[in-house]
Amino acid sequence: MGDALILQSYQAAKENYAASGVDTEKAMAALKQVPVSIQCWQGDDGSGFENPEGPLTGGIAATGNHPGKARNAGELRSDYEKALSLIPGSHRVNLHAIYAETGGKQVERDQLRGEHFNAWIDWAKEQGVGIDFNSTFYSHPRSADGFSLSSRDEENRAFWIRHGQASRRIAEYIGKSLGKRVVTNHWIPDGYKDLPADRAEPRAILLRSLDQMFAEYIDPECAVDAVEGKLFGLGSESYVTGSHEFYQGYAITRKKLLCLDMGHYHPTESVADKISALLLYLDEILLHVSRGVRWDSDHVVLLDDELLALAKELVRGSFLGRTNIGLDFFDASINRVAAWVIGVRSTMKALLIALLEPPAAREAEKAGDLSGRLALLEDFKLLPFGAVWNYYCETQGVPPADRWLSDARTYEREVLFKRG
Ligand code: RNT
Ligand code: ZN
Repeated sequence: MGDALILQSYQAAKENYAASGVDTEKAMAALKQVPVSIQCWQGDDGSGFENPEGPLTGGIAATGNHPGKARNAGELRSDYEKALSLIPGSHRVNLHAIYAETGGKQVERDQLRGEHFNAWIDWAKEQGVGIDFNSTFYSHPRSADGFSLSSRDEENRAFWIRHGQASRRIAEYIGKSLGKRVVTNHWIPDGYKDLPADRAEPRAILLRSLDQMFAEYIDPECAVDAVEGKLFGLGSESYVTGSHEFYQGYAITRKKLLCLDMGHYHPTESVADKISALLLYLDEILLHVSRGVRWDSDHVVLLDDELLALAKELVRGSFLGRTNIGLDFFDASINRVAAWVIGVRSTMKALLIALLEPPAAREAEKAGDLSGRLALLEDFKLLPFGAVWNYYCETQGVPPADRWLSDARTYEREVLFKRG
């Protein structure tokens, strides 16, 4: 689509929306304020730099063998740059502790320090992006039995507490260096494949471990912590220590952020529906926007009903300011840069559609006109948001809908496919 047609379509869309009481300029300005935290693990299938040849453990899996995955920090950052150039707005990168750069030396996870992320910090400054952080409790011999912070093995448990503490200090260091707050997410893989004989003890242990891990004061201007629950994983089908209820209680009583991953609930359970309830009790939440296909498969996020429902909740409830939006998927079967771009752009499209929603449906509901509400919500689906999206991309200096892919393909041909 040519620039003239994009502009012309936008002008028509603007009038169309204005007739429904929606200001498209305002919606685009609001969208610009929303950063998406882009997960580094989509770029290299979760391998990290600690032991890139080692297996991914902890019940998460990146399936597929599309050529060209990033093999080191330089390649990962270069791929990030390509992706960022195809995404409108300013965003954040989401790192895991195993993406530390230790100069070829083996540094144990409980010994990691902020300096090991200096290269990421310098690069983030250059790119104008924020950083978020994650402690890494999987892909390590000390959690090979399936347990980390809820381990009955005192030595392993103490090791993982020290890792959590180290991660929090790293996050504080990054936040201070960047002058931008870091959200640190803590997810542990702990659980049992088969029926436990004691569900209570590991949870009691986890509670103690977390309290120890969070005991140290970390400047909340620099870094805050989130905890992420889960229903089941590969190898933890019957029991997960850190369940949703466990962390909901923990986050509320300990004033942490609760991380809600869209793939971590029963398939008919809606994360969108949880937000307005949780935010009565929590100051902030973290989202892991993901797409499970039949299970927690972490497929690339698309503009589907679930994502739209989520975005609408955030906008309708004015919750955007209290919600940290992160992505969590890793597909190794397609161009990894394209996967990032598709996922972030879909998330932003959902937010834009929500920001462009006319007030009439809510007004109908308030007036008790439920037939009107249903009819209006159905009609809203035909509003010309695509014209606004393309125009937004153009104003942000990134290619619109039908143009970014060829750019990603060129990069794939010239860079990704040339990797060994
Ligand atoms: C695993 C969790 C967790 C991870 C990342 C890599 O089920 O969703 O968030 O995917 O930390
Ligand atoms: Zn997650």
